[in-house]
Amino acid sequence: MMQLQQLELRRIALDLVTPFRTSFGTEQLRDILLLHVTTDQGEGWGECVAMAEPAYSAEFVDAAVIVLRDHFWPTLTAGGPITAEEVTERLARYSGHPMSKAALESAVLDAQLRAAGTGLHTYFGGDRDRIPSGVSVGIFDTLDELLAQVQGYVDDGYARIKLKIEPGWDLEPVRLVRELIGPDMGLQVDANTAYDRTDGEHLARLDEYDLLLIEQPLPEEDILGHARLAEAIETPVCLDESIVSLQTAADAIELGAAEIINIKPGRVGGYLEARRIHDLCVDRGVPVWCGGMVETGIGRAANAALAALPGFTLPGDISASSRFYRRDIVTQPITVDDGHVRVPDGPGMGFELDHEFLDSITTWSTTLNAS
Ligand code: OSB
Ligand code: MG
Repeated sequence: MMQLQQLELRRIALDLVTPFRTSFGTEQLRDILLLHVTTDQGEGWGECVAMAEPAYSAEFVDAAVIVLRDHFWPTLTAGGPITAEEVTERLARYSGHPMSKAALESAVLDAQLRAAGTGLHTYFGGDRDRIPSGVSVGIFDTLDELLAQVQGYVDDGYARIKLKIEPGWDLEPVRLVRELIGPDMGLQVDANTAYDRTDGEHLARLDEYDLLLIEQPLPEEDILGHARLAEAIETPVCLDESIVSLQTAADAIELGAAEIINIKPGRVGGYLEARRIHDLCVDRGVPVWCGGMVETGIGRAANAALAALPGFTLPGDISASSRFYRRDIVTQPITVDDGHVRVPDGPGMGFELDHEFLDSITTWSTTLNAS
């Protein structure tokens, strides 16, 4: 049990090395909320993966600040001493805001593991010390720019390529990238909900490119549409946005809408729920992989520990920190060597902060006491 004492909410601004365009928007500057919790047994940090705009999901950074400050933190601390495993149930009466819940749980879990002198990798019991690394490639104005970018990632040694697609940017980019990388390298696409139920025949034309999967072609709520599409095309249908909990994962699998699942701890309310979804998928024989939300070294380290679990049989979106950032806020940023990322084995989530740099990019902070 830990007594929670203080929560510092801190916003940082980090430039992306190149603008990241998806079917839901373009990002150049990340506005990231970090949580720093102080307890009677030490400190922990968590990263909130909510984005600046409510586009990928309903959450966004300004809202995360409010819900954490005015609702989650007062309720969490009013209940007395706590373990990380109890954070979610203490917040159970609150609807939604999984990314904010996940961030709070992970800060408490980081503190708890550091106090115990153990790491997330050991806590989860994953059986690998390195995992294959995939890279997510945005949409570009021209095919030449896309191919140059992909060639760079191939040279970096990535184990697989994921292309962001949308109507008007799908068949031709995929054809050319498949031609560039050859038949053996893993290739997949992510539509971030950009298509609708009438696009089945069009999306079936992707079948000839031997893709690992198509991620979230249809809207978040359209489970039936995904099930029908999965029947109609050969490319396996993978869900991202639709999977917001263990329950939605179980139902989507049962309905045939999720042949593969992208697990993102923020989207499902935390690393512990993410682990339960992993276990369910292993039980149902559904392959999983770990998604990304353009995390700093905090989230990237924790994702790598999660992805070391045996059900993560496909390469995740856990790329080198340098894929997005010139400089990370941790002292040992995630790197890719021989197509793999090392699973951190340090205490807690397995990162150490570069405090000087972190302070230099902090744009706002507030410190809250326990209620
Ligand atoms: O859909 O997987 C997604 C980034 C932000 C929001 C949603 C997604 C993504 C990515 C990048 O594809 C994943 C990463 O490398 O962090
Ligand atoms: Mg996705």
